[in-house]
Amino acid sequence: MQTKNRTYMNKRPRQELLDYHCNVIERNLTYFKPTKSSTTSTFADEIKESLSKSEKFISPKFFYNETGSKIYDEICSLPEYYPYSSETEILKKLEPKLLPYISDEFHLVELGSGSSIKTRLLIDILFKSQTTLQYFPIDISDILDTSTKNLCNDYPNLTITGVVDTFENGLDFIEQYDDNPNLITFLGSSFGNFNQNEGLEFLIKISKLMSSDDLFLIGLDLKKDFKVLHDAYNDSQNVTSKFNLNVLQRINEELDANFMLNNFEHYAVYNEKKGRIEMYLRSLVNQSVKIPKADLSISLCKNELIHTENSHKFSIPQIESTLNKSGFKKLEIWFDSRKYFALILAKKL
Ligand code: AVI
Repeated sequence: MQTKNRTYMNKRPRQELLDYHCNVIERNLTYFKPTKSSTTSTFADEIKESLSKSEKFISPKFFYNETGSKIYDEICSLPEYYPYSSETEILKKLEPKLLPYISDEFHLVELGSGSSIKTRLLIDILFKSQTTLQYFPIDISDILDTSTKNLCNDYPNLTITGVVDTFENGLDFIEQYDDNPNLITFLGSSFGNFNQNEGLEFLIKISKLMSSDDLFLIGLDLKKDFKVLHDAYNDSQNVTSKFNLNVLQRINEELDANFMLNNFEHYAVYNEKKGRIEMYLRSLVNQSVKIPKADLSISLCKNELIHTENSHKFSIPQIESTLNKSGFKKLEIWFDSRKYFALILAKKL
């Protein structure tokens, strides 16, 4: 059932109805932040909880502080880390395939602040069918990095409206913002970092929030030869190891902890049964660690693992059934030349 009555005549922004502060940074750069801080738990609360369990873990969302985001950019340029280059290859050839689905009214909505190269490729495609474009990056942080400011300078007819919130709240905000259709993108196989149920719940929420004119473009990493997968997460320059260990450094810096990084090593393995790369930090010695700002002390035995990430890899039937179960209808599926990665275009059912 369509939840709102869409008329393309009505373009008056309705953000004044919503509980967001509007911050105008430049002529074509604005961002919205919720007036009330949400009730989500803090970094300290989550670390306390996840490191108190018998099977210790740290959520992968904590990888991306400033240093972690820079290291992730380094990962994306590694020869072994094919997801980035494969998805970019698809995006570079997307224009004639995507344009038939796009009218001159579309907004570009990006879940996650994204990589500026991929965003630029999509912006270039949308500018083929319209003279002005509104781009909405949604992220709980990092909306206003230098790449956003560079986008403003490079595309004078682009208006950037960042929403600093969760993906679900941000999408709800944009759906109420005006009546234009949205191309909502979720790239990089970030979806693969959700656990199965979380992922399904997330897609259900997205499809419910979408209007029937919106399009959803999602990038997913495919199942493939074990060695290719293994090498992508065990690169020869140890950048992925640095990325993984950085989360302990972050806990040291922000929560006054005393993790000795030399006492841990990066461990990444493909779990065939679960169809996912699992990343861990392995304790190399028996040790104790204090995390004062989380009010926690932990002990780790030699070889004990802290689980830091799952990165799911998908088969095509799995993709189709996941989309169906979550209220989407697949329109297209595009692959790179090696069939390592898929970009799927879908609508709500
Ligand atoms: C962000 N995410 C899709 C990456 C992945 O491949 O799961 C994160 C990453 N972890 C290690 N290398 C890259």
